[in-house]
Amino acid sequence: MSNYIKNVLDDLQSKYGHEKEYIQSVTEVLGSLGKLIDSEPKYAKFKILERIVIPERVIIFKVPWIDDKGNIQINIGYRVQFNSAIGPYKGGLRFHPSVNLGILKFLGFEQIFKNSLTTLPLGGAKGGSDFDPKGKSTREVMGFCQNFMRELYRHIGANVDVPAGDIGVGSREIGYLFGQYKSIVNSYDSVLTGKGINWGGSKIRPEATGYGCVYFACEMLKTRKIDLVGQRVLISGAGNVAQYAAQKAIQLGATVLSLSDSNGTVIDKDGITLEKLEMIKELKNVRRGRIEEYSKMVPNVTYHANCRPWQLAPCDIALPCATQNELDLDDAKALVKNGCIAVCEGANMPTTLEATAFFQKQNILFAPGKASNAGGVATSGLEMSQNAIRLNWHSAEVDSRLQSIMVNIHDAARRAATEFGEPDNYVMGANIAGFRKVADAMIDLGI
Ligand code: NDP
Ligand code: 2IT
Repeated sequence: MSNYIKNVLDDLQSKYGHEKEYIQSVTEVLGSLGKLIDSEPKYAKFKILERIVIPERVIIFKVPWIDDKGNIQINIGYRVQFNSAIGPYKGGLRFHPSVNLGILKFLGFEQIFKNSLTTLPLGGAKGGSDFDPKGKSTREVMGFCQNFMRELYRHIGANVDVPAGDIGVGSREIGYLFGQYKSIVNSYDSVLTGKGINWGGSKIRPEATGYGCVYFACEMLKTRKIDLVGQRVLISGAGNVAQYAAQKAIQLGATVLSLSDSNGTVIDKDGITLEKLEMIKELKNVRRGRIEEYSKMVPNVTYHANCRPWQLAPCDIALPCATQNELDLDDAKALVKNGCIAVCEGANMPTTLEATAFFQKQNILFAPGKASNAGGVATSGLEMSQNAIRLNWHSAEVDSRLQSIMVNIHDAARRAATEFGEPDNYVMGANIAGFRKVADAMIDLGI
C-alpha cells in the first residue's frame, strides 16, 4: 500500500475508529486504488483521497412522533450528503434500529462509486433513522414518516438530493414521505424515487436491484463460459432485493434453495418456484410475516433459526441480499468447500474484508455490491429521467436499459481491472472505474 493511502487511512482510523463500517468501506476502496494512485500523481497533488472520504454535509435531526398509545417517541434522523461532484446527491433511506452515523457514512461512501458506475449523473448520499418499522401499525409508520420529512424536506430537492428506499423503507414509506413533502412545498417534484406506479414511479424499479444483481452474475459467469441454467443458488434476505434476485434467477433457469430474515433461514431443497415465491411475497410484503412461516406452508422446507444460509446447503452461486457483514470468513470457507464458484453481492458490503480476500485468493468470481447492486439506483436515475420528461416508459424499455447498464458496469469494472493487470479483480476494477470519474470531476470543479 502506498504511503499516501496508508496516511489517509491512519488519519481516518485515529479520528473515526469507532465508526467501524465506515472505516471498513474506506479501507476496501482505498486499499484497491494503489496502482491507480501510483500511476496518477494528480490525485495526491489535489488531495483527492483526503477530500473524498469526508462527507460534504451531514444533517442530524430529531424525529418526535406519537405511538398508538398516545406516548411521545423520539428517534434520530440523518442525511449524509457525501459527494455531489457528478450530480445531485442520490441514495436511499434506511429505517432500522441499528442505524447510526457510521453505518450511514459507509453506505453514503459506497454510493459515490456505485452511482458513478451507473454512468448516470448522480452524486452519493445516504440517510435514515434508528426507527424500527417492524411491529408498528400503519398509522405509526405514517406518523413517523411525516415527521421525518417535516425536517428533511428543507435539505432535499429534485436538483439537490433525491432519496429513495433501503432496508425498512419500501413503497409504503416512500408514499408517506412523498405525500408529506408535497403538502409542505406544494410542488410535485421528482424528489424521491421508488414512487408508486400511479404517482410518478418507474416500471421495474421494485425489481431493479435484484434483477440487476442476477444480470451482473450472468456477465461474470460468461467470462468463464458458464451458464446460469441449472446452477444452485443460495440467497440471504427475504426483502425487496432478495425477492427479485430470486425471481430473476428462477426465470433464467437456476434453482434457488434459500431465503432468510433476521430470525433465520429457510432451505427449500426442491427449489423455490415462481409460484412459491408469490406466496413468500404475500407473506413478507402484505402480511409482514417471518420467513419461518414458509417452512409451514410448503413441504420439504426446513427452517434454521438464527442461521444464515451459507453453511446450510451446497451451492454454485451465493447472492447475499440482506445486510452488511452477513458473510464472514467461516462462511466463505464453507461455501468454497461446498463448491461455490461465484458470489455476487445484492446487499451493500455483505461480505467481510477477510471473506472477500479469501474468495479472491481461491479465484472465486466475486462481485462487490457497488457494481452488482447498482441496478436499483440506476433505475432510480431512469425514474428521474422519466419524471423530467413527464413520460413513463414501458417495462420492456426500462428492463432493457437496466440490462445494458449492468453489462456496461461489468465491462467497465473488468476493463479497469485488466488495465491494472488483474482482470478477475472486480473489487479493484469497480473501485478504480467509479473513483476515476468522480475524482477527475472534483479536480475540474476546483477547491
Ligand atoms: P428490505 O428491508 O426490503 O429487506 C431486508 C432483508 O434483510 C429482510 O429480509 C431483513 O430481515 C434482512 N435483514 C435486515 N437487517 C438484517 C440484519 N441485521 N440481520 C439479518 N437480516 C437482516 O431491504 P432491501 O431488500 O431493500 O435491502 C437489502 C440490502 O440491499 C441492504 O444491504 C440494502 O442496503 C441493499 N440495497 C438495496 C437497494 C434497494 O433498491 N432496495 C439497492 C441496493 C442495495 P428482517 O425482516 O428480519 O429485518
Ligand atoms: O443502496 C442503494 O443503492 C439503494 N438503496 C438505492 C438508492 C436509490 O437512490 O435508488
